[in-house]
Amino acid sequence: ERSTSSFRYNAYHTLEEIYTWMDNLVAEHSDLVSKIMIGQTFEKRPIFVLKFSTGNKSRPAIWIDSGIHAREWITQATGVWTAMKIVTDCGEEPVLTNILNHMDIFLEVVTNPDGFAYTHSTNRLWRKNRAVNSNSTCKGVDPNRNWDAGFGGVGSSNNPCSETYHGPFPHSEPEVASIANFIQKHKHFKALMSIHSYSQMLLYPYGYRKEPTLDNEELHNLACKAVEALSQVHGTDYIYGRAISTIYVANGITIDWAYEHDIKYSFSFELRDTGIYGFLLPASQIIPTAEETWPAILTIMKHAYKNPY
Ligand code: PAY
Ligand code: ZN
Repeated sequence: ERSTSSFRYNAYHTLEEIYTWMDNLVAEHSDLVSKIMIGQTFEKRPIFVLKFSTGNKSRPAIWIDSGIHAREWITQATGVWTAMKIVTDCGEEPVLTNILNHMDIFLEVVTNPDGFAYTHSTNRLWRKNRAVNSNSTCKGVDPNRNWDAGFGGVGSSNNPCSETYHGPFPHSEPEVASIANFIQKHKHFKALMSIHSYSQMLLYPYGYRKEPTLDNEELHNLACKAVEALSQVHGTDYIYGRAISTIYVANGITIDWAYEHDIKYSFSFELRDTGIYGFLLPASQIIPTAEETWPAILTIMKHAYKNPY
C-alpha cells in the first residue's frame, strides 16, 4: 500500500503492514510527523518511534507506547489509530492543537517487534520478546519486568520459562534500554502512557511497593478525570488506582521507572475487554476502543501541559 488512505483502521495488521503505514504517514505529513529509529531488537528488527512536533526546537514531551506485550493486539491497533487522530486533529481541534503548540508527542506503536512478529507467525498468545536466554531452552524476557525499578522482586520471575521472566539484569533487553536511553537523553518528558490490554484499568505507580507516591492524590484525581472522559464515549467502565492495589504487585514495570525518573504523570492503560475475548478482542472493537481511549489520553496530556513542573 502506498498511502494511509487505503489502510484499514478496523483490522489487525502485521508488523510489515504497520511499518509501511508508518512510512506513508511520515511521507504524507512530513511537516508534523517524523520517524526515529531508537534501537534494534534481538532478531535485528528496527525499533521506531513517531515524533509529532510543530516546532523546530526541543520542547517538553509526552511519551506513549503500545504493544510492549506482543499479544495485546488491540494496543498496537489503538496506537495506529491514535497517530492518525493526531495528524487529523492537529490544527483543527483546539485542545490537541494547543498541546502541540507547546509540547512534542512521541508514540512507539510496536514496542516489541520480535514478539509481535511471532504472534503473527507462530503463537498468537506470545507475551514476551524473543531473547535467547542462557542456560534455558525457553525464549523471551518480559519487557514489562525488565525496568530498573524494584527489579527482580516478588511480582516477577527469575525463571526464563515464566511469562514474567525479568531477564538477567535491568535494561538487559533492547526494547527497554532503547526507550530508557532515549528518555534520559531527551530530559524533558513530562508524561508517559504505556498501553496494555486487557482489564479496563488505568493504573499509576507504584507496582512494586505499597507506599503511595508523593503525588498520589494528584494522580488519583487525574486518573478519575481520564476514566470519566473515556466512559462518556461508549459507556465503557474502567477502574483506576495504584497498580499494586488495583491489579497486583509487579516490579520492573515501565511506569515505576518513569515515575522514579521524574516523569510525574506516568500511567498504564489496560484496554478492553474484561475477559470475554481477552487478548483476542474482535477487530470490530478496534475503532470503538481507540475512540474511547483518546479522550483519556488527551485529558492526561492536557493536565501535563497545564501543570508544568
Ligand atoms: O497478561 O495478564 C495479562 C494482562 C494484564 C497485564 C498486562 O497487560 O500485561 C497486566 C500488567 C502486567 O502484568 O504487565 C500490569 C502492570 C502493572 C502494568 O504495567 O500495566
Ligand atoms: Zn501487557
